Amino acid sequence: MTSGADTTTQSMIEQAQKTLRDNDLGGYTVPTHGLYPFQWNWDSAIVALGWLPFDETRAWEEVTSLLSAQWKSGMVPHVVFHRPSDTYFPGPDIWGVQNTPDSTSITQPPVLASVVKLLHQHGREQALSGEALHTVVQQLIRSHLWWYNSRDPENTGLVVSYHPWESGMDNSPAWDEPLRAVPKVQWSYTRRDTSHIDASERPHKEEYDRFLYLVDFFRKMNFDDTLIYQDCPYRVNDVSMISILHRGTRDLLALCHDLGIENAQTQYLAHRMTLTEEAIGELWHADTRMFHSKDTRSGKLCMARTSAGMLPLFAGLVSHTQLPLLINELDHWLKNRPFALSSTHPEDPNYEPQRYWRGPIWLHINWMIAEGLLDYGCTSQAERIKEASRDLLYVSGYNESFHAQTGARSGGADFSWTAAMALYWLL
Ligand code: 2M8
Repeated sequence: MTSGADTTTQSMIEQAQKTLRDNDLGGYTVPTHGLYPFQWNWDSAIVALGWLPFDETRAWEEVTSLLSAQWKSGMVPHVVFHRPSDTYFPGPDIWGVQNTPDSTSITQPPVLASVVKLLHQHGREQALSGEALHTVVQQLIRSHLWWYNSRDPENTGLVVSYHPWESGMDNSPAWDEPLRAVPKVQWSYTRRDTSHIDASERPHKEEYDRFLYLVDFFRKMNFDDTLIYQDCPYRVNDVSMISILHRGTRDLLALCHDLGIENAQTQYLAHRMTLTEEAIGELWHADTRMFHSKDTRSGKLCMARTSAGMLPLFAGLVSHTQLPLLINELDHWLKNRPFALSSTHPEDPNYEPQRYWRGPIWLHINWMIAEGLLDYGCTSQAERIKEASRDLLYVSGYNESFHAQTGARSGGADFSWTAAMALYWLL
């Protein structure tokens, strides 16, 4: 006889699987229909983990379809426009990239390498192996080499991001200051996001004006990495990007080791990791006792307190002196809050519990923080974040994100990465 709890969990699993199947457009999974009708980079990486427990072949397809859009330079783009849709803005005509498949000209946090390591480690059928697996690993090596060479050409140890969309945390208050230096685009346009989602949950027009200025700028620079590095008005050491890249490189090198791939490229990646380990302290602030991104144009830290500041845990980049201070901050953040972890600290002046990356809770961020906490032996905090994440599923289902105070839906419904986190991590 099955208990009530088992029945509920079973039906949650079925619902999560259905969400992925419904969002499957054949080899790639859209985040949700309408609002996001294309393949997004870090969404697909997370979604591959969701496919893993019930369709391993399909999990690998998510990876290979994303990598099919890799640029010659090695960059894996942030959105791949496999087929047309008019429900999203800006589409391929605005980006002006002419590749097959079509894509945007920027990237997103490189969590893919960590995911590939997990698929390889936990896959029961070894659905991708031999030559095909080697091809994926070579593509990842090229991607990570591109990251260090083109986003940190001066060997500072800290790569840069050129657009809030690259961070994946589009309207985080961390970007308010660096974004102010970006002019507003001069042409008029019609947003599509606010026809799907209430405007109170989305970025403001002033942010979109600047997002689009940057898109134009990349096009005018002919997508040239060197020119963009020199002249981009927005150039930020994004602490989440840096942490995810660092963890990804570590996982990639471990996978290479398992597969017997050791050469000048892997040695070079290991060297780049040491530069990051030496430089990460620049992003620590003694008063907030957490990590922050840095605006490389002004040289100032972005002082908003956001969940990105916890991601060095995922990368193993927190020193033993910083660890107790950071954990103390986290404990305070979690204390007396029914849900966790808000994307902006509730005591930060820019906190808005319903507005996208200024407050709502995102489960894939929770997963990365919890993984990092476990690595550091902070099991009770990891468990607390996991339980709070599970509660959100039961309170309001497979949403894009969750209102930081009520746990209600924030953003789109029937969302792929949330269903994936349920299947891989929570249920
Ligand atoms: C959101 O970003 C897109 C632009 O890339 C948008 O709002 O139009 C972010 O939450 C991003 O992290 C995510 O990858 C994307 C699709 O879920 O949506």
